[in-house]
Amino acid sequence: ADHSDRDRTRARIAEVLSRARRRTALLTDSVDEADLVAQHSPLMSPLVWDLAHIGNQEELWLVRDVGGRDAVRADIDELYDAFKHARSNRPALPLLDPEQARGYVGSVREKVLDVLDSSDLAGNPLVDNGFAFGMIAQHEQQHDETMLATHQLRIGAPVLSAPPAPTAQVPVGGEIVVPAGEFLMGTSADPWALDNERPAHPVRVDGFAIDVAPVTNGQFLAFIDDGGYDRAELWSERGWAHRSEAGLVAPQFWERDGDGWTRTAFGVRTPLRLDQPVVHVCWFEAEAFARWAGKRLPTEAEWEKAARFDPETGASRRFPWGEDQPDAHRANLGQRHLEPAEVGAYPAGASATGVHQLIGDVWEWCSSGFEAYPGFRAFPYREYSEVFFGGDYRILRGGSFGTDEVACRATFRNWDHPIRRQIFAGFRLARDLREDEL
Ligand code: AVJ
Ligand code: FE
Repeated sequence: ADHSDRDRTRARIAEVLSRARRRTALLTDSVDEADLVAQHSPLMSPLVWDLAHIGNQEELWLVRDVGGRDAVRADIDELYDAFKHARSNRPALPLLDPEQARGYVGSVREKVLDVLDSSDLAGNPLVDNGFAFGMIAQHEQQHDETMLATHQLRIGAPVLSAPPAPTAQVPVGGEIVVPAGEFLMGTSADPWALDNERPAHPVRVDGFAIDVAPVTNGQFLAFIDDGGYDRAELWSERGWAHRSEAGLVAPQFWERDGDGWTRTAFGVRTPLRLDQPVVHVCWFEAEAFARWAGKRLPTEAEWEKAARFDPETGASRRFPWGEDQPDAHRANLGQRHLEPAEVGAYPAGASATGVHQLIGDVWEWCSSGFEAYPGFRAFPYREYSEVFFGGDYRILRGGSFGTDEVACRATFRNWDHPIRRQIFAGFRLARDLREDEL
């Protein structure tokens, strides 16, 4: 049994590593050399930095640490240390050129596959159940999503394409009431869960109502048409200051077209699709919309309870639908489509409480900041999570159409500054229960 478990884990590792690498190759081979080294936005690294950084993290953890092998390139660690150079300064660094970067990540991967072959995937917390390999696959996929956001910011002829996302299968709308009570938040069991998702701990959540679907373009348009961007009373003080300074008038990548609106995605400009979740809004825009709608953003605990709590058993699920990995019928993940799917497109992905599309489509802003769970221990390095706790960040949950399933589950935590909107983020609404609903 031990042997076959190990073989299954090895096969899964090989699969997730190669899927990540195919995606990295697609994102970096689809543009020319000038595009690879260019800075498409001061918010982003040049694509060629992400590429070599992916290889460098893989070398640090899997070749040197897990494998105990000699360095492939000990001389470049500093260049690809995200804490040493701000994204806006990375184009000026003496980076590996595209050919060197491709060669580098290829040599690292060759060694890693050899390390994988000879590792028994047990004996210390770093390798137990293949953790470090899973962590590195998640790291590559997270950078792939970041590179996808760079592609969205890039000006020029389209280079990426994908079939359109599914349309509604069932009508969805309204809200679900989740009664007060305790649930198990976070995980201690998931072998590849990252440090910030751990440990599992009981949380009591007051009763709340949460929307069945994320807020759509059509709903967001109604906020704009009602003067939402011009009414200070709908915005927090910080939100209004930001809206004014940044000149926000609509989600990023929306453009007026006569009486209507278009949206440009990956170089293709199309009429706005009203039933798709809104994407590319910052936390402050979500907050103002919620106030306009007479609701609020969910807390992180509310979001996770809506996604995981099974009222029948009292247990917390790994995904809204259960324990199985996502597939194309349950969620819009993995860059299979280059847009969110219409609300109602994934009835098979609903949670036990009846909430749809919590996984995939758009990251969902929550009201909460990024904090450690009780009992948190930084692992294997403080710079993944711990140094960000308590900073000026807001939680994002559920993953987007650009998130791979290996880096997505109902416990997975993402975070960003409340002004950021180049990420694939939208939101859904929640509210407190009224007296008569308690
Ligand atoms: C968890 C998405 C905020 O991209 O900054 C990548 C993930 N950490 N390399 C980020 C990450 C180190 C991180 N986020
Ligand atoms: Fe990184």
